[in-house]
Amino acid sequence: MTCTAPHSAAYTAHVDTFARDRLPPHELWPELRFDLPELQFPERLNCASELLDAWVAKGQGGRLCMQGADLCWTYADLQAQANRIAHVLVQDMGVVSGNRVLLRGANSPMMAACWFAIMKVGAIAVATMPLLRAKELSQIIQKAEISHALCDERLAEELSLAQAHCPSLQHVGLYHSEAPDGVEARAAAHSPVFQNVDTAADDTCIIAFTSGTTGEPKGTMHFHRDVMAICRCWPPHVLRAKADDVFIGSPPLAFTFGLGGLVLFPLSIGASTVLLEKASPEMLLPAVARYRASVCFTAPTAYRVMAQQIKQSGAEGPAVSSLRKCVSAGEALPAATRALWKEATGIELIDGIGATEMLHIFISHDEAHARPGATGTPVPGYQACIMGEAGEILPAGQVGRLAVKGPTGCRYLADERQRAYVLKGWNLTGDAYLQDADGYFVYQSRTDDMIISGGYNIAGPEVEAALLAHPAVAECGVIGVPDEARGQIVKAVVVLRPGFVAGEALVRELQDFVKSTVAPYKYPRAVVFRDKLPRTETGKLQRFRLRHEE
Ligand code: 3UK
Repeated sequence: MTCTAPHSAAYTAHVDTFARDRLPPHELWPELRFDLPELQFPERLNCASELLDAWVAKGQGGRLCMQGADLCWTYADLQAQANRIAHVLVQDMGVVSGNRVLLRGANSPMMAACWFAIMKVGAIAVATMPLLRAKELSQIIQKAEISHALCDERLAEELSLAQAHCPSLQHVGLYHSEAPDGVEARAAAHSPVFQNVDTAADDTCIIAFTSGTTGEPKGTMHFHRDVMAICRCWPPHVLRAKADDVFIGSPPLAFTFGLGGLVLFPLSIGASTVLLEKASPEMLLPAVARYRASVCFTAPTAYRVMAQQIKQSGAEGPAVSSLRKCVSAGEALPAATRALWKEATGIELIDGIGATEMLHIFISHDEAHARPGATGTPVPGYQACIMGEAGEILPAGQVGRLAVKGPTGCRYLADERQRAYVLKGWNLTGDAYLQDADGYFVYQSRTDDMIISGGYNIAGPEVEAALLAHPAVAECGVIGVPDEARGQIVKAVVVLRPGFVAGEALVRELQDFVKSTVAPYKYPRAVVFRDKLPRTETGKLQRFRLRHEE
């Protein structure tokens, strides 16, 4: 079934129609497909009613729901807190449905309660990465015309700097605060009962800004229906977690990988989740042990670091025996990292590619169908193909542009770049992929990161994967740098494991090692050593920064 006339005079609960008025014109939308029986949605839908209130209504309010620094909430506790905050938003802060509410904090149960409160009042959550500075916050506040904010008191300073440049932002509530006008104190004065706004399934409920590396940030608009759709595709068909699982992980809730994996997916099955303010690889392992977590979401580099830690600390280290399922996304998962994790824990990683524009994962595999070096096959509910330059579908084995469609898709907030993301109804993620003879999708590189050297197309991540198999290499990034003779040459920036010495001998050894595992023309003609690599808050290598160092 395809979706027609998505913004005809249909029902909306939004009093403030900002979002609806700024959806891309319908002809620029990707085709939306609702091919599974469980993807048929009613006209009116509020995702907070489905994910949170429904459990309490079914008599499951006493189930464990969320744990964080020194606190432990049942579903009923989370519901009561979200309801009280919903009253704060409406009665104390003057929020009306359709308003954009900035949400700023490190992951915590309180942040999740604020997120649900925003859903309940029919407003639109715009979550931001904790490390964003005033300049970046201002861009987002201006673009989304944000009127209200809920902000962790410890991150208030940068927000007030931004506020000076943002006349639209009139009301800021600070949480994790002991102030008499802080969110907690105000919430305590309100009822724990709240009647959710009866939103339309296609009312926008979040605007997620892309963690893109260049240009002005792009806001992607997602509906209540989209939030429910992602809960019905990848989690039941691929992850298959259970109600007694304990979810944990590192991605910020401002990154839709984290929102889905650490809030939406556990709550959609009545499971519980651990929201950690600090979840670097060094802190994630002890947290897994402490909470006896069973389902973990983090980035490939974090699995690499944790595998090393488990190996080094042996039986003395944190016990990770509770872990059952481990999910990797955000960046390509090198085969060497998959192997290290399996060796350290016995667990086969579940890789999945997702994108902010698609909301969550659309190509993945379960443990039984893991294929080292490949991302997997389309998640039930989604379709994928490889497109050539003119939008033609390429046969197996050929490298081209990854194109996907399903129940979710790209809708940028008032942005010309919508035209570049959607072609013939397909979403173009900006990744170069090939599909192998068995239908598996194999990642090559970002389309604009492909290295062209001496007439050859070389994908940096393939060379990185080769280098990562060498015992001296902790992390690495491979880029193309300008070269008179060859156009570009392949350059590797390498972080060494402790105990290895940088120098000419090691450079030659690494070059020979690469030549022995991939086609020799791909070997890095330049190799340099660094202490660390530039990464985004979402764990992605910032190749443009490596290139900039040139
Ligand atoms: C890259 C991957 C290879 C790829 C995301 C899961 O990463 C997420 O969203 P972003 O908008 O970035 C999207 C881009 O990141 N990528 C992500 N996962 C993989 N490349 N293998 C992977 N497994 O270039 C993609 O186009 O930040 C991931 C769920 C939700 C998300 N938003």
